[in-house]
Amino acid sequence: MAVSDHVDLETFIKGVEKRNPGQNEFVQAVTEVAQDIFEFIADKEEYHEAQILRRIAEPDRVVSFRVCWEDDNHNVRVQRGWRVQNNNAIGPYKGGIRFHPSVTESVLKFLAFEQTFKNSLTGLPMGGGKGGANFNPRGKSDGEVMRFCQSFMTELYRHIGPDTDVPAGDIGVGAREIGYMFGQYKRITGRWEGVLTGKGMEYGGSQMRPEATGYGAVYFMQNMLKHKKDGIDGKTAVISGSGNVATHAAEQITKQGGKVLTLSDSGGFIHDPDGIDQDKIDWIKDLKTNRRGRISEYTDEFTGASYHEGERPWGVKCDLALPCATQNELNGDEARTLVDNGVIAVSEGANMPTTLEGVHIFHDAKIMYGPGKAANAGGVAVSGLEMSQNAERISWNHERLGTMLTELMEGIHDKCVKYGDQGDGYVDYVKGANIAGFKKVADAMLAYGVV
Ligand code: NDP
Ligand code: 2IT
Repeated sequence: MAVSDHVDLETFIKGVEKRNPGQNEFVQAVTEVAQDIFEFIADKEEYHEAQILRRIAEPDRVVSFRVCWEDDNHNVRVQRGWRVQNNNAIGPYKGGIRFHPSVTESVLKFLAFEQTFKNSLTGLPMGGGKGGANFNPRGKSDGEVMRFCQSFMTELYRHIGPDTDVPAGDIGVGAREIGYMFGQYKRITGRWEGVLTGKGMEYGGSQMRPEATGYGAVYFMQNMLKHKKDGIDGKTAVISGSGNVATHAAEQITKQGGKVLTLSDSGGFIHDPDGIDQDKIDWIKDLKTNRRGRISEYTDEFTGASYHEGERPWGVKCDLALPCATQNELNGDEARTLVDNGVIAVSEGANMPTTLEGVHIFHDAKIMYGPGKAANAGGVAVSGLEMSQNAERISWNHERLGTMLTELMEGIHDKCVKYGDQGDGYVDYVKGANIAGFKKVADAMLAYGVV
């Protein structure tokens, strides 16, 4: 009989900190999950004996590489790229690629760890991974972005494949970047295969993928409200970000009769008391994806709105809040302000946007709080459908994919309720998502033995 690993939570977290020095985001993500998992496995000896949590919190591998490219002035530039392959117990590694100056190994390790639970929650066969580079696409020409993407893929291609690891987009990586990277993969390998998702419609993309994350985060919110016999119609919403996730979340809130009051970027936020309707959202999408401008320009175009330089939108009174920009963008004080202002539900379009203190404040106030790994899983779920479509060489239409997405989000919500219902009418969605996500991966790992 093996000696079982019955360390307590505190000792476990201390070990994670020691093994990952200075990797604060990674330690934060593991801490948030470990609290719930320790409680769940307290009486389940087999998970302890096989050291399952310890194994999930140690990436299968972290590949780091140099990305060298030439800017428009013929200067040689050097960036660092990574692919973190966290766990492939239930399917090929799957997760986005992020290009942003704030990208570090810690950020990508936390994202790959979270992705493992998120992908498990979707019910589709996908493991967890994440990649990226400390490259800032802002202010770069199309040619510079293309040369960077090609150089990035020239190394990445050897680590990925449709049955091994399938990257997609994330912050700073949208349709343009996926096109450049897919083109380079095809050029190097001579193979057209579903190695990336989020592709253009002309070359194997899934019709619902652009909308999937933002729409999915609103469907998750809709499901939380429905569970309490409530809905989005007539409610006000505060949203951060103005990229892929934020604009599509705004669009779906509007479709369901809600009023979106704010959007933001890293420069500040805009507040439009009249509501950011579909026409205004279309203008913002064009600003961000084609003209590549700043959200501050909104006030030049639409009267009645104000711009708040260097600020985040959480002080604006609202019923619903959807953080859709980046990690740790909503801290304890801001969570308290939202609660004091009467927020009833929070659905996270971004990954880990709320700090640990903020999460505790939402819980103590017993508001509905959908964590990113559940609420924003619609994006990767439709990526999973794109993989199936590519493998079968078929294409599903928008309507069919829309139905599949709503069903997937309902399924994720129900799994969270199953494992997170506290019995007093309150659903702990964090706990529900952590346990449901963990269980499937853990049981697959048990089946494989010690590998
Ligand atoms: P985009 O690049 O399309 O948009 C990102 C938005 O967030 C921009 O408005 C950007 O502003 C803002 N932002 C980025 N970094 C910061 C920062 N440090 N501080 C303040 N604002 C910031 O990315 P996505 O919309 O795709 O991603 C947003 C979030 O959603 C991320 O957390 C991502 O991991 C998560 N996510 C994305 C999925 C997807 O399918 N795309 C799937 C699931 C989760 P600026 O333009 O000034 O940089
Ligand atoms: O965080 C995420 O889930 C994503 N960026 C999407 C990943 C994917 O593979 O579609």
